[in-house]
Amino acid sequence: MPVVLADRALSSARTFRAERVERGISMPREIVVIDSHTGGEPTRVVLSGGPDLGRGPLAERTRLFSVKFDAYRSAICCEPRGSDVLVGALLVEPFEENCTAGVIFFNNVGPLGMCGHGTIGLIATLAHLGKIGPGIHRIDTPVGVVTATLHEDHRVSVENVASYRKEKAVSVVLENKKIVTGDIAWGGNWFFLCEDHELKINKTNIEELYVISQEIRREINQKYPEIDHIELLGPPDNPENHAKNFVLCPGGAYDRSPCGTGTSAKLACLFADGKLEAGQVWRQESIIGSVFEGTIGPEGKPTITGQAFVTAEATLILDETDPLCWGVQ
Ligand code: PYC
Repeated sequence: MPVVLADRALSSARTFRAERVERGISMPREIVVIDSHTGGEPTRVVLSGGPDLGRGPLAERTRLFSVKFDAYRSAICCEPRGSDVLVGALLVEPFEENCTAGVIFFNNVGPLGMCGHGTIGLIATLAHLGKIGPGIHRIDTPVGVVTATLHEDHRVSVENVASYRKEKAVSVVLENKKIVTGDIAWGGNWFFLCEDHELKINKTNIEELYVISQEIRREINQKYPEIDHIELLGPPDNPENHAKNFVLCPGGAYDRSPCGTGTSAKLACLFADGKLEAGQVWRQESIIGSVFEGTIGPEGKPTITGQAFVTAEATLILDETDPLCWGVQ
């Protein structure tokens, strides 16, 4: 910035502060964030300015975040600063031993258990800041410790929490009486995975994919309210990959990445069916064509590999005189 402009900006910032003090208006809160994307899916890591959630286990801190500080979630993730597709990642001190960091993930409607693309984004962010280098980093999350390996070539492999299929071939009757079947599986979040939806997993079909996945969620939630992600699967575009997915996230957005926890849930189902051996590579393509590589260990822990790119370093300004200071609900 030319010196003269920098001077002007500084002096107007001073005037702004002085005026607020004079009028008894509190200074805006500042939340320092770094944005990244993993296979097209954005993550906003909150470095400072978030609420103090104490030192307890991460599941307990997540509960506190939801009950007492939900306004921070909407200020960070909802419009006008965020969007339906953005995942927030509040960086906190870990509770579990020998962890590099703790993280609480959330989106425009609430907290998430784990987030695969978000963990890759977090590791890329910490590397961008020079806080970590290549190697193994244990990350504490509300659903357990995950292990992220930052590779020399900037890819990140996340060994997720143990994933499993809870129920196979569950039928869902849709409004038009059509029946779809799918598996219920845990991959750090709860998923209903469905292949017989008869739609092409294609960007030109987004509206139809939205409609059917939302209808499936409405129906399945009557018996299984914990399922908040719907994963529709189909053949890949690229023959090097094994499948393509469309993942409806809590709220209304679809995952632009192949969804780390969704890929974990898929690996758990394949493993349970004997269709994937421990260590065998599964290449999961997303609706926009980005790819995660996945394997599953003999004890059911999936490892997801992908890469994130930092897109912004920013300070969010929360000005209480702004009627939309805490986000559009
Ligand atoms: O990558 O696990 C994931 C994820 C969950 C929601 C959005 N992305």
